[in-house]
Amino acid sequence: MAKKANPPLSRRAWITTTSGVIAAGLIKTQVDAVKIAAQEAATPAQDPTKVPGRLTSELGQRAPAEQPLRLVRSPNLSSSSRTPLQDLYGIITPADLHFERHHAGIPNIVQEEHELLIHGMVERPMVFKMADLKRYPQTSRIRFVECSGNGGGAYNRDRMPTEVTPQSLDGLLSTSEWTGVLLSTILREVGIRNGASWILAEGSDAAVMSRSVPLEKAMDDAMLAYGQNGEAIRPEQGYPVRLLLPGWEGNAQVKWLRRIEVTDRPTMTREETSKYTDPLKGGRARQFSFVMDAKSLITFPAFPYQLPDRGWWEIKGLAWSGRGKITRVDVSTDGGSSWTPAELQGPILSKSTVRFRHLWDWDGRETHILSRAVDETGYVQPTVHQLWDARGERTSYHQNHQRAWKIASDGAVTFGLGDLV
Ligand SMILES: Nc1nc2c(c(=O)[nH]1)N[C@H]1C(S)=C(S)[C@@H](COP(=O)(O)O)O[C@H]1N2
Ligand SMILES: [Mo]
Repeated sequence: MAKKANPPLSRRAWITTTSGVIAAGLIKTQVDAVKIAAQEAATPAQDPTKVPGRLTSELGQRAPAEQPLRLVRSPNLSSSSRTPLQDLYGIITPADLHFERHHAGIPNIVQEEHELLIHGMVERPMVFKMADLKRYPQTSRIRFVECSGNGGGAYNRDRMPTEVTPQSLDGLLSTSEWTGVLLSTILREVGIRNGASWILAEGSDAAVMSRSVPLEKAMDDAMLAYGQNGEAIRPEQGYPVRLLLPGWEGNAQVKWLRRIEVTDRPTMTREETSKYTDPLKGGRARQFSFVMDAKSLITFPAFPYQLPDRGWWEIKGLAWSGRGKITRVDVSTDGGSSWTPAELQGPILSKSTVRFRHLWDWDGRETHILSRAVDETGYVQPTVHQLWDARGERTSYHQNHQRAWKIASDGAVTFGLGDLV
C-alpha cells in the first residue's frame, strides 16, 4: 500500500518533540519554560494548549506578525511620517504609530526643567512647571489631529497619483485620547485683560515654531495636553506639553509649548504668513483657515489590494470633521452616479475620526468607489471639481475633496478617478 503523503503524527513522534515532553507532564523550572517558549516561538504551528506560554512581560509587545507596522517617513527622513491607516482598527491611533510633523526635529526636553510662561495682556504673568499644571482639574478627550497639508498629493490635476496607499496619501491624520488641563482654566488663573483677542503660542524646538490663535478658541475647547492614550504625551507629539486645538489644523497645535502671549492681534509669524495661508483663484489668498473641514477616506479596499473574487465585500473607511460630529457618510460604488448611506460604527464623537462600513456586491466589472462625509453643520465633503472651482488649482492646504479608488476587472485597486476627472 502506498504511503500517505502526510501521515498523522504518531504518538511516538509526538513525545520526542519539545511539546511532547511537556505534554508528558515533566516538571519544568521557569528557566526551562523560557527556553521552551523561545523554541516554540521559533517553531510555529505547535498546539499552544500543550506548552506553557511566554512569561509575564515588563513591557508588552505586538504579535510577531504585527511587528512590521510602521510609520512611512518622508524621503528626507526629517520632516514628516504617516500613520498606517489601512492597518488599524477602531479610532485610536497607537501612540508609536501617531503621525509626526516636525519643522526642526524632536527636542530633548527634561520635564522637571520645562517651564511654560504666560504673559502679555494678563493681570498676573505666571510661569508654570509641569507639576503646577498637573494640579489643575484634568480632562480627557478623544480628538483627531490632521496636518492641513494632508492628502495634497491628490489635488494636482496633472500629477494625480495612482499607486498610493491610504497611509502614503492621507496618513498625516491620527486620533488619540488626549489628557490635560483646559487652556481656559489657566487663562482664568492669569486673568485676561480687557481688549485681548488673540494668543501667541510658541514651542521650544529648534524651529521655535509659533502660531497665533483667536482667544475665542483658547477659551473654548483648547487644551494643554500632557497625556496621550493613557501615558505621558510622547516626545514626538510634544512632550511634556502641547497645545491641542480640537478640529483645527495640526500646524497651530504647537508642540513642546513654552510660551503663551496674550495679545490684541495676530502676531503674523512665519508659519501663518509665508506658510499655512491658502492662495486662491485670481491672485487672492485666505489666511487663518484653521478648521479642518469634513473628510472621509475608504481604507479598504485600497491600493495595493487586489480583490480575489467578485461577490460580497465590506467597504471600510474613516470620516472626520473639525466642526463637530459626522452625521452621515455616503458611499458610491458606481463612480459617483448614485450614493447610499454607509453604516456608522460607534463611538461617534465630535472632532474625532469615526469608522464607516458598507456591504457591496461586486459584479466583477470595472468601477470606481467613493465616499462622501456630511457633518452636523450640514457641510458635505466636496468633489475635486468643486474645490478647484472655489480655490483654484495652486493652493496647497485643506484638500478635503472626495477620494476615489478604481477597481479594475481583475480586482486590482488603484487610486483616483482616472478618466472620470
Ligand atoms: N513646536 C512645534 N509645534 C508643531 C510643529 C513643529 O514643527 N514644532 N509642527 C506642527 C505641524 S505642521 C503639525 S501637522 C503638528 C503635528 O503633530 P504631531 O507631530 O504630533 O502629529 O504639530 C504642529 N506643531
Ligand atoms: Mo502640518
